[in-house]
Amino acid sequence: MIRKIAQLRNLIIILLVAECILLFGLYLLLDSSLLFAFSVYALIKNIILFFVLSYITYLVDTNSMSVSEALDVDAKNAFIFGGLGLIQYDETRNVVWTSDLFKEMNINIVGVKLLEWQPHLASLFEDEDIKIVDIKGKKFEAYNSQETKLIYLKDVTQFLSLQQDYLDQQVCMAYITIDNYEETLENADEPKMALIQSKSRQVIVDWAYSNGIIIRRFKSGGYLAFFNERIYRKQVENKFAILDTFKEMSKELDEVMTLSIGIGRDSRVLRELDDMASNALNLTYSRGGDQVAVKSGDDNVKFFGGNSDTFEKSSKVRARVIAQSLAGLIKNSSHVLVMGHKNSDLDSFGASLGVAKIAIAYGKKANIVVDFESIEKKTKDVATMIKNHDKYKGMIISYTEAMEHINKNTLLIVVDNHKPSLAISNALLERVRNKVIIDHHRRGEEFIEAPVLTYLEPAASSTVELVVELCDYQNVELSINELDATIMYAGMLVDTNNFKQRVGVRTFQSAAYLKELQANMTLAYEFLEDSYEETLQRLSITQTAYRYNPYILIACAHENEEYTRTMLAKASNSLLEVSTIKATFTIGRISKTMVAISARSTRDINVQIIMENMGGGGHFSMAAAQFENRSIEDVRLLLEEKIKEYLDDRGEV
Ligand SMILES: [Mn+2]
Repeated sequence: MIRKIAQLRNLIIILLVAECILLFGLYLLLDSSLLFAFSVYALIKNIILFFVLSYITYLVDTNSMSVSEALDVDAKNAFIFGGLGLIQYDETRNVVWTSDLFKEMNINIVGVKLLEWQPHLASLFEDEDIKIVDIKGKKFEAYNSQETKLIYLKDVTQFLSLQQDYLDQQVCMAYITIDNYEETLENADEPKMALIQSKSRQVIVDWAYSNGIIIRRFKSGGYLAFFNERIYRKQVENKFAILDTFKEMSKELDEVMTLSIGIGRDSRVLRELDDMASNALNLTYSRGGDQVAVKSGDDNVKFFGGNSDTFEKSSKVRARVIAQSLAGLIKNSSHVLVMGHKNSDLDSFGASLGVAKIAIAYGKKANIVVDFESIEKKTKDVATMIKNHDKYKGMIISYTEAMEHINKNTLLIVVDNHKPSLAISNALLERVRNKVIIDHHRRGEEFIEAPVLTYLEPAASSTVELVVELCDYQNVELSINELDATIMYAGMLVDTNNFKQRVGVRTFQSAAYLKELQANMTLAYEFLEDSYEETLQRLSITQTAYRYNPYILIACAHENEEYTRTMLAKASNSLLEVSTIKATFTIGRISKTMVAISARSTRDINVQIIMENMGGGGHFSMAAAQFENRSIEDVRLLLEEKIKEYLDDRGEV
């Protein structure tokens, strides 16, 4: 472009000069004064035109120079000012040239092997992506043009630190409540009450002030808190030590109070933060309190703490309210389906029986969905007996039969589980509109969609315990017979490991209620008796047990044999009877492709957390996990790692 304009300019100048020469030549030849005047005029005019032309091309020239033309020697300064650096390297990745930015930073690497100088630059040779690299404490965005063997670097130190500042200042919100607060106050005399109130408030407020958290009490034993990401990270680093501080304070007062904290973060919409925080708080409740649940944007929920077992809620108000709601739902339904979990155990089946009897008491047809393919062996025997029993004609059906009877007024009551993945039939969950959940497992993230009523009480020993209370609060006569009561009682025995674990006052009240209904203790224990073969099998597993540490035992069943989940649980249960042992883990193969762990513990160790970290779940003291296509040895190593993590987290070795 510029060259063309210059050519044109030169052409015009030649023409102008030619014009002058021509006119002057003619004057010399003809000696006319008129021609002389013309010549002088042409000369002056052409000199003016020459300057105008020169000026125009000069203007065009200066405005359209390429960067390299314009900068010339200033290039050095411009690159340094913009924080841009260039590195040229050869085939062997030796640096052959660097731009002046490096001299400015006192880096002289010409002749040095690139990766010897900065080994982490290797990532630049993996693909064409822009990466962030660290050079002499500064952060650079780097792009490697492998074709031209040039690395482009842009100083983004300031930008990144601003970005970090910005992220640090994001607002987080938390709801904090004191578990068991009302109950504790109720039972205290006036001076103690004042002490509990002031002490508990002091611990929370002190923690908030020393961490720069804004806190306001919004109800008795309930606080609302605001803080930023930086403060949140600090709390994560110290694993929310406030949970332990508070528990210690409570212990000093001889009371059982803990904190539940629900946090919402990673959203710029305050309304969303509020929702996330209150959802998170509900999650901590259903997992038994004494923990922090954090909901962040679309991420999974994170949990911290949870180191004490659920204590019993003394109020039975909830049971009564649920009992009435359940009665209302049953009355409004056309018929009732009851469904337990896959691999049904006696708690699942016993609870199903109890619920079915409530439905029948309201004059509704009730069916229990049983999958005889997926049922624990002893439960199978009991369920088979019920199926063939005259009194229970037609009560037990398969899920395919159940599917045939669904209409829009069908009520499906799910007992002893709340995760679709554990339900006997997913199709049934999807097809039935009205669903009720009655369960005693701590709430996991996976949850049956849109139930009309949820009764989740992780403080309960078993689902049977919950169902018995619901029976107790019905205003109609129930026809629970001796056999029902016995099976339900057996369900309680299974889930409490013969009343050794997870038992509260209400557990015995429910047991007493069943006894009043003529539950046959001897028969219940007979339901649970092991055969000679099973006993041998259990012993063969338990004898492999070794000490992970002075109070944890791990047993591994034989790689080539398949066991039932119940057998693994039994092994763990019986190992827990060993003195000084606080937690036991039994690993065994449950099918050709599946290995499972059954974990049991006393009040000191939360095996739920350990199993959750391995993709499983359960309760504080009873939990399990399963692994597809892994060897027992693989799973054992992973387990040891996760136990170590858990103990490290608690500051134990
Ligand atoms: Mn159960």
